[in-house]
Amino acid sequence: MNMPDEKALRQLNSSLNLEPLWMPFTANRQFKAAPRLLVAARDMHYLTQDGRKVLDGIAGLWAVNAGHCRQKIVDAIKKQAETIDYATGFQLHHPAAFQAAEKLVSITPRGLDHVFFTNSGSEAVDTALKIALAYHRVRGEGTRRILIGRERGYHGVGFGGISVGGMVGNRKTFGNMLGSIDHLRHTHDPVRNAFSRGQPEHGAEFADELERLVQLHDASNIAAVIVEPVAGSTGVLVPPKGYLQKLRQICDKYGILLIFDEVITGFGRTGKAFAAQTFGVTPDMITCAKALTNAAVPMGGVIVKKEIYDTFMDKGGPDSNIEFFHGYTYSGHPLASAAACAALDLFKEEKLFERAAELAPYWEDAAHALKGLPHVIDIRTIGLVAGIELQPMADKPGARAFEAFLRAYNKNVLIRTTGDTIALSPSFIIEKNQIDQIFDTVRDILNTLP
Ligand code: PXG
Ligand code: PLP
Repeated sequence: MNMPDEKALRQLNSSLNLEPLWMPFTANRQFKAAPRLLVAARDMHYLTQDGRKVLDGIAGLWAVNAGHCRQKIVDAIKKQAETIDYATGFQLHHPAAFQAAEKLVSITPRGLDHVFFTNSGSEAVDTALKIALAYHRVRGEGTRRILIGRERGYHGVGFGGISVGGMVGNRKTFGNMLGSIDHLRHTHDPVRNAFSRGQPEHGAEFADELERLVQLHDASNIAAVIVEPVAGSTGVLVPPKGYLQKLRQICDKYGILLIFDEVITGFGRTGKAFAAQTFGVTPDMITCAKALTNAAVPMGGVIVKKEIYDTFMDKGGPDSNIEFFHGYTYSGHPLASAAACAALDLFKEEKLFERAAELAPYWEDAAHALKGLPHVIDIRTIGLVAGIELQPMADKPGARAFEAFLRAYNKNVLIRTTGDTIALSPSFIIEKNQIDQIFDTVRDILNTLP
């Protein structure tokens, strides 16, 4: 680890002014009263400002799938920063963006072979929704404007993403910003499916709601359906067997585009490159971000079916026309592209997706061994993801899990909580003894938690 020495740490602790920064998704006042600062990282660990090595049980934030500060990626970013700092992608470009695109589409489901780069998952979602609207319009079906999301979906924080999303915290302040929106019900069914390993048995029929929405709105008005194959941020909700297949069938029947938001599930998290491959269902578009660069430089993307890209090209008018009027200053940024190339190479060289799949049964056993401990009302697992749902404290939703997070951090293990669910998602380089360390720590905490 590139460790700051003790003197540097002391200096940092005494001189850092926390006030000017407005922190994202954070209780700012609480944090600034008792800050938790990470000052270095390597492989499976962070170093904290008070000199502790903390085992990272969440791959940063579902993102550092190959582990922290991997030398190959660090070197690629350094080299690129010295070679070409920036080049616009508007009517010009630089080679690494094309190389990153080629490497990316070499691991996507068959037929999804073009990618539009963004800088985050939120931008990827907004871009995918815009592609859906533009695609129908260019085909002469411009009445298809309705976008359908799902309750308990998280699609980032852009106005498009919160509109199709179904996470109340993201919506209560801003409402439904886009007008033409509807939602499917979520798939969580603890009465029938509690403590499922992998895909739950019950609930394929929840997909039939899409039929109902088609009867309500008419297919000629519906552009796309967007879902996370596994809902991550809202508490690890694994799709019931047959559910995604049903969604696919109904979308096909009515000419509706199906978008999988794989910002979390992409890049090996469920044991294959994409959850689409794990579940054997091919969407029309995939949004991705996070582990695309192993999180070393911000980058996201929308991967689309050949037929979508070809439609824009074929119906784009004269060759001098811009076929899709959309783009970000930093789309395909040189540093992000270099990091993506290195990360995608590293995943392949170290067979990290296969490693995730191999570790998954051990991981699943370790997670489900927590059944029966105090407060635990459900455990859900898929690939290298586990959700451990706790009974909420009366009148204090989220408080019990947050207390577990604080205690784990003090015991040198980083976990993540969402509502009253502990969500775990380590890097794929994790060793079995480190899996044990995570779950032993969680077990100790559950045994003593109020
Ligand atoms: N879609 C999905 C499915 C995500 O999980 C986004 C879009 C947005 O990506 P950006 O890069 O704009 O953040 C995400 C992001 C959590 C947590 O605690 C998860 C995310 C973000 C913040 C917190 O689970 N995922
Ligand atoms: N706002 C202004 C005034 C701009 O000029 C631009 C881009 O040129 C943007 C916002 C969008 O920024 P970005 O392309 O980084 O998303």
